[in-house]
Amino acid sequence: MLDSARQLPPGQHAVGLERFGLPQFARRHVDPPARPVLTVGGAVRRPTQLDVGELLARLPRREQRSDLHCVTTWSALDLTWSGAPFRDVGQLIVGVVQPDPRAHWLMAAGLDGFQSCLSLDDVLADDVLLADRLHGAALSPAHGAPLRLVVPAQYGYKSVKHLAALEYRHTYAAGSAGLREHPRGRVAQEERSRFLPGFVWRRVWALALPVARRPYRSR
Ligand SMILES: Nc1nc2c(c(=O)[nH]1)N[C@H]1C(S)=C(S)[C@@H](COP(=O)(O)O)O[C@H]1N2
Ligand SMILES: [Mo]
Repeated sequence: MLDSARQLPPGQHAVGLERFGLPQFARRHVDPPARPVLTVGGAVRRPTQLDVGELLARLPRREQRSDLHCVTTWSALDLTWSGAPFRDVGQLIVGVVQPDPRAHWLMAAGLDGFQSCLSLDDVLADDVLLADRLHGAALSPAHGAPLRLVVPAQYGYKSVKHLAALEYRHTYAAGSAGLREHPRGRVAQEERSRFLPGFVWRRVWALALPVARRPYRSR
């Protein structure tokens, strides 16, 4: 079992895991499809659609304990995910779609329309998981059913829930969080946003967090 749980990074405080995201996604509840598929396209030779069940069955399964750090300063610690190491997923996908070797970015999209762009280096790191289980049970719709990216070293906005599509890109493009996000979003470097240093955002987010939580707590 891979264990990336560590001390709290700068500017974070520990909380229990709750459903969260950008305010405009709070009301977009996803009904997981009976037969989920993952669409892979963009700067590739052969765009394809993979059956998620078949994909996971072909790859090694790993259980991993890691933390989720939201840019708004909360962290949920010691989450036990299970799924396929994304590095293995990436290898399988590359063989099928044949991406342009100059495409160094991957746009990930969820069934709710949420998007986030990751550097290929970051998404192919050792501790990135394509998870379908959390704490020994199938992933719930609240936390990303049927499938989510778990990217522990990046802020939560890179850990796309309800993952349905991957698009290889030559350049970074802002995802759903727009100017509020950082192309890399590394937690250790406090890359909360591409504008203004992390310690400034830390204070802004700490003040804004109660408001940001509101749409997720009222149904
Ligand atoms: N599809 C989708 N994925 C998403 C989001 C979202 O709104 N939709 N929000 C992101 C943000 S900002 C965070 S902090 C985490 C929250 O994960 P949780 O709901 O499991 O706590 O999901 C990330 N992935
Ligand atoms: Mo977040």
